[in-house]
Amino acid sequence: MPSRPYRSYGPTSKAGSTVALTSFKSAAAAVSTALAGAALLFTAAPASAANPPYDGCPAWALCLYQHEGGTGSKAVVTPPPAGGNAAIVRLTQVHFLNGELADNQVTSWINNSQCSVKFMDDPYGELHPSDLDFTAMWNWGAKGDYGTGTSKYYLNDRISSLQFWCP
Ligand SMILES: [Ca+2]
Repeated sequence: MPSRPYRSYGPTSKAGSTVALTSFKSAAAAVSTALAGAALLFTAAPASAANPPYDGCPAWALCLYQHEGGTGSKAVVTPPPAGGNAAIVRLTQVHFLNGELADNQVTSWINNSQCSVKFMDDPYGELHPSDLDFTAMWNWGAKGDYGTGTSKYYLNDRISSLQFWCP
């Protein structure tokens, strides 16, 4: 960044501090990039290990996570369009981003869609009613967590299908 010494003699001393702050940010970004590069070089851990909870779920989607509290690999499920009532999604056909099948492997979820979602134990839950859980429509950001110690821990790794109702 070019230095502009004439600014420091004027009444606008704020400009000088802004330049300094920007430089600091650039330096911090460079350090972060270097650290990220180092981590890639020296570890073989999956990138998802460091993701924050419920990370990267689009504002219109239902996201399923393999581990508790929105951690682990996720599957982004696209709801049907408005009016797409009773659409069934079978997790026997859905994979997490790490390639593993989502069937009987979901431990938490977040619903960023406006749709309600019914979660079922059977992949053909509409034929063999096996309701496990439900989240209402117009309830953006609703979460489910079946991790150890949660009130619904017994639902862990059981969801095999889900049904959207989209207003
Ligand atoms: Ca199941």
